[in-house]
Amino acid sequence: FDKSGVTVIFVLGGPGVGKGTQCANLVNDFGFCHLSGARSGSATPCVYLTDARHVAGDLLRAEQNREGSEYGEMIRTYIKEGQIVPMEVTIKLLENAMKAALAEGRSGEGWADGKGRFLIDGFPRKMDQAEKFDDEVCECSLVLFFTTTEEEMSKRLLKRGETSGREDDNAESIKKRLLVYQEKTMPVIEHYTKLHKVASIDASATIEEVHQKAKAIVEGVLS
Ligand code: UP5
Ligand code: MG
Repeated sequence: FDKSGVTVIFVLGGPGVGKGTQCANLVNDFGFCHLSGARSGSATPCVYLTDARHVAGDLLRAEQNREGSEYGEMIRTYIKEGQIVPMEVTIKLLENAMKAALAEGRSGEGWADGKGRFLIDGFPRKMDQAEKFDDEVCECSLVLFFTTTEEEMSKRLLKRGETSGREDDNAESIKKRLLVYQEKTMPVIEHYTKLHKVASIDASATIEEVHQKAKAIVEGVLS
């Protein structure tokens, strides 16, 4: 993997805190390359997203639904139970998606100077993933860490669950996701805090207020 000219920002925070919402805004702000939709029937596990935001959960959900995937059933079970899919699978999917984005995006609009900028949403959520990605793929420049109360996260997810169709947007799965977040993901935040890479943002405010804070921070890192 050629990491020269690649900037990686991890986006973390509890389930439903608003990671995906804010990533979509940041993608608009910073002119990331626009990639084409999911590639079906591919022999290798590789997914193109519709933008340069790489949502670890979306990559897993797409792989789960990919015809011929050897991991489909396993991923489905992990997600429903709110457990973290073994890192080998997730890192492979991320790395493939990044490679594909770089290969396609270099000549595409929005990729200034042939550089790749990746917002990686919902990853790494466990220490083993963080270490392996740092060692084998690329070190991150920044961790955007969104916070709010567990009550607020649950409320947002239950509301979204009315229409999302996500198998983990129900009270039982949410409880498990919150627990896994506390036990497995908080140590990742502590790890990057020691490396002075974490910018915390209180995501209790409105989407637009949170967006303005996140935008200012990312601007500082990319400039
Ligand atoms: N909303 C957002 N911001 C708001 C605000 N400021 N005020 C009011 N409402 C707000 O937002 C959730 C809802 O809240 C939306 O309806 C939104 O409009 C509203 P969203 O932006 O979707 O929140 P997000 O943090 O992205 O929530 P998500 O459910 O995606 O978080 P998770 O971290 O749980 O989900 P993810 O897709 O990352 O992972 C799912 C599962 O995949 C994991 O549980 C795990 O099983 C598996 N996984 C792995 O195993 N490994 C990985 O590396 C990644 C995932
Ligand atoms: Mg999300």
